[in-house]
This record gives sequence, C-alpha cells and structure tokens, in this order.
Amino acid sequence: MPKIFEGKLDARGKRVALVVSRFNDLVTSRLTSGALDCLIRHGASEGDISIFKVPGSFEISPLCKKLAKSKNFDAVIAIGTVIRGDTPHFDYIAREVAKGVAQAGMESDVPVVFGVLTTDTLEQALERAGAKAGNKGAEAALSAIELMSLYSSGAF
Ligand code: INI
Repeated sequence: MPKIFEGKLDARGKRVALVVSRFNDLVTSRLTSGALDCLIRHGASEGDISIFKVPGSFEISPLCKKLAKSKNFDAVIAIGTVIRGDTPHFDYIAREVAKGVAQAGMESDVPVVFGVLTTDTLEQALERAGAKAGNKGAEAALSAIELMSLYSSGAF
C-alpha cells in the first residue's frame, strides 16, 4: 500500500497573510472577502489573518517573498486583478506576477498561492469574484488551507 499524503481542510491555528493589490479594487475587494470567508469558515481566527495592501499586481510578488520567508505566516495568498487593455502592459504585469508568486513559493518553506485574475474584461473579472464563475479568492484560500496542512504533515 502506498503512503498517501494530503492536506486537511482545517485552518485552525494557522497564520495567513494576504497580499492584495489596490488596482481594480472593485474586483480585488471581492476576492479578498471570498478568501477571508473561506479561511474563517475553515476554522482560522480573524486575529491570525493579516492583510497587506500594495498599489498594483506588479508589487505583489516582492512582498509575498518577504512574508513567506518571515516565519510569521503559515501561508501567503496573492490577490490581484490584471485586466487587458489596448497596449502590451497587461502581458508584462501578468507575466511578472505569475512568475514572481511562483518564485516566492519556491524560495520559502510555506505555500504561496495565486489568487490573481488575468482577464480580457472587467466583466470576466467580476464573474470570477463572486458571481457566476465562483470566487477565485476563495479558491486560492482553499488551496492555501490544504497546503498548510500538507506542509505540516511532518513527511518532509
Ligand atoms: N495593476 C494591476 O493590478 N492590474 C492592472 O490591470 C494594471 N494595469 O492594467 O495597468 C495594473 N497596473 C499597475 C501596476 O501593477 C503597478 O502598480 C505600476 O506599474 C507601478 O509599478
């Protein structure tokens, strides 16, 4: 029989940092609410959750890296929304935040999860922030909860 390791959906006692972009706040505030609701419903205490606000998605990953390495948190959740415009700006920001958040997770001992929307329109973003396509902030929080449990399994 193989040994199977998987995380439990139990956030009791876990300290979580959210790094939230103010750019497109209409969307990121809803993603943040979804993430908070998910964490609390899975047992996290409000006092164990810290929210760090940054100007835009480009600024998310450097802070994720610092927080993930700080030993003060069991997981870091990146929350942002990048919406395509008429110029290549979108591509630069979307690429950097995805790469940077992944790198923050690679370089630290705690999970760093990606709750950053990259969409063509504001409507698509809102659909994914609590409307017909769910709430990607809540999904990111659920991933963080599972991974915090897996990382504390003692197997590695
Ligand atoms: N930041 C976002 O989070 N989303 C966007 O859609 C966006 N657009 O389109 O410009 C955006 N720009 C700001 C950027 O993240 C930085 O804050 C800025 O370039 C300063 O470094």
